[in-house]
Amino acid sequence: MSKIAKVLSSQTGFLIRAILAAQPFSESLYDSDDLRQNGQMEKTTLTIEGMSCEHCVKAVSGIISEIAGVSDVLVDLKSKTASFSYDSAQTELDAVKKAIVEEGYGVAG
Ligand SMILES: [Cu+2]
Repeated sequence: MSKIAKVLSSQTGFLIRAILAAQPFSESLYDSDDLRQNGQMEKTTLTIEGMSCEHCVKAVSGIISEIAGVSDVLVDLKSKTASFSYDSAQTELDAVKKAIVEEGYGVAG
């Protein structure tokens, strides 16, 4: 993870805490374990390079699905895309991209 990404993610975490702290009856949400459970779900679509058959689709779908906090994984061979939702409190998009690259596929963008 780049230095800028680290700074950004720590700022985002601070922002979430600040927002939660500003709301009434949010004392339990302020706890970090609860933050994890109440993390914001982000939906995204990545362009995957190097998928040539259904085995590739299964491989890419499998590695994305294994990552904690990721759900609704949909990999499409024709459009060369992987769509999924992830809990930003449990994983970062960079971690998903890294897992795909380590499996031998490329991620565009
Ligand atoms: Cu293949």
